[in-house]
Amino acid sequence: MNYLIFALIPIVLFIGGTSAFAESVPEWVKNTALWYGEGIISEGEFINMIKFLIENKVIVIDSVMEPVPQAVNAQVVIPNGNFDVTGAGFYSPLNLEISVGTIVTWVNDDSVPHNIQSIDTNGKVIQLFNSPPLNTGDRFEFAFDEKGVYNYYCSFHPWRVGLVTVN
Ligand SMILES: [Cu+2]
Repeated sequence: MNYLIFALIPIVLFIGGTSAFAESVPEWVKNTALWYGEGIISEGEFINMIKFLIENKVIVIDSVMEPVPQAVNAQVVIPNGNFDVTGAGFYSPLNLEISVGTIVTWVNDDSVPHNIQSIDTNGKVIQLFNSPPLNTGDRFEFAFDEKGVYNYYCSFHPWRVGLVTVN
C-alpha cells in the first residue's frame, strides 16, 4: 500500500525546478503517507513530513520559483532574389509583429549584399537602426524597446520596404 508516496512525488516535482530521489526516501515517510491517506494523521503532520524531506535534501529544490527574464528573439529573412525588383522576394515576414524588448535579427539569405536602414514615413533614412552592408549569411541585430511601427528599407534596393510593429 505504498502507492501514496508515488502519488506524492509527482506533485512535489510539479512545483517547478524540483527533483526528488526516491531511493533515499526513508521508510517512515512511506508509512506517514499511508497514515495520511487513511486519515490516521493530520494534514499538518503530513506537511511536516514534506518539510523534513526538503530540509534533509531528500527533495532538492533547484531554483527559486521566479521567472528568469529571457531575451525574446525574432528574425527577418532577406530571401534569395530579394534584390530583383520584378521578383516576389519580400522580407519574410514583411511586417514583423513583436512585443517590446524583442531583439530582431535580419539575416541575408540572398546572393548579393543588402543593408537595413530605418526610414521615416516619408521614406527618409533616420538614424535608429542602420546596418552596414550585409553579405550573404551576414546578420544584423536591433532591440526594439518602444512600441510603434518602424519602417525600413535597403538603400541598394530601395523598392524593398519592410515593417516592424512593436506592440
Ligand atoms: Cu538590398
